[in-house]
Amino acid sequence: MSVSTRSIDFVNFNFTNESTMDACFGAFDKDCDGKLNLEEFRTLCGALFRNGKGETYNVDDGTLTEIFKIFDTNDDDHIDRDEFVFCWHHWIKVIVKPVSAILVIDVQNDFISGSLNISNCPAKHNGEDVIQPINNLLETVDFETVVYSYDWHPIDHVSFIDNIFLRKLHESSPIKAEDAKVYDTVIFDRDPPMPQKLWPKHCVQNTWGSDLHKDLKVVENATKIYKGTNPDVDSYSLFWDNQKLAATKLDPLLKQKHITDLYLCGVAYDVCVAYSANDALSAGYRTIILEDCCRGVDLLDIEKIKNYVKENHGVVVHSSQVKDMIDGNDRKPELGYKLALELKHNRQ
Ligand code: VGL
Ligand code: ZN
Repeated sequence: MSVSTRSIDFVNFNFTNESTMDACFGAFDKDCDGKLNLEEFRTLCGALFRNGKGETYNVDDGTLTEIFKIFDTNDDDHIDRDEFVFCWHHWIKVIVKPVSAILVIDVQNDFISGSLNISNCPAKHNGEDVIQPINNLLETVDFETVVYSYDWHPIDHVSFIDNIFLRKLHESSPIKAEDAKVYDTVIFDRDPPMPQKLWPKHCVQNTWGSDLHKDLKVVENATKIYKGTNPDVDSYSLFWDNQKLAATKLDPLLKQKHITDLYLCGVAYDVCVAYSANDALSAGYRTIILEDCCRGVDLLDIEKIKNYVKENHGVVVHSSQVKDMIDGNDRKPELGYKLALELKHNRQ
């Protein structure tokens, strides 16, 4: 077989169907020296990082070399057999067969048509817009885990403007209690002093406002996360309260289920979705924001979180891309790079 014919085979290597480790290694070890050099690894990445139509994603040279070096642990400019075994089990397998969870964040009445109706906020978004695309995903895509979160506040919660006189403000607070208006940020007298944005009373436990929207599909066997239950601390992220005093059960649950990929959607894009995305990336998850399934408060803040996610090797996609991603047919290089960085980090 001529080299040129074989190289066509490499390019068409189908990880999803023919992927045994030996076949893969053999296919990409073009010069048959029992190890992969950078060029051979480049060809492998060309076959690995493809969209749902089978078109190859471009990976820039710097990123490619960086990933190669992460797997070339003995630094001899080759990925030898042992190094490839690690690469196969911890990287290629995850890219080809990710284990995915969706976080459906705070799709509650108060944010959609109640006391914190986001359509009254600067972005003038309609929270109801998220319901149909989220339902459609839940009906058509097979997530390993589905999580619904609830903003779930006691009536004396620190974030409610109505409760501003219940707790002392710190002397550094730019706004005094008497002058505080909704959406202002004050600083409470804590150690360390605690900034807090003031919201209308919302999502009070066991009220209509804290119920999920009636049209949202709730799948069986889903996990529910209740946050913001401590009256003295707000909690935007599904992982941690805003002071990072207490973690929720989310991270251990995801670890127990071997989740690799997290899809985020819901409201508010620039508040609870944003804080959760930030924590998801820090916790090492391949993080995907579902653009058309999120609605938020402020357009500039929405832009900021999208940029933050992209800068930290997450992706922002339309929900129509999810099925191919979950099935391992759309394999995005950003998420492969994120995983390689995590593997490097965890080895150090
Ligand atoms: C949220 C404001 C206050 C949210 C929660 O779910 O994004 N926003 N509490
Ligand atoms: Zn809240």
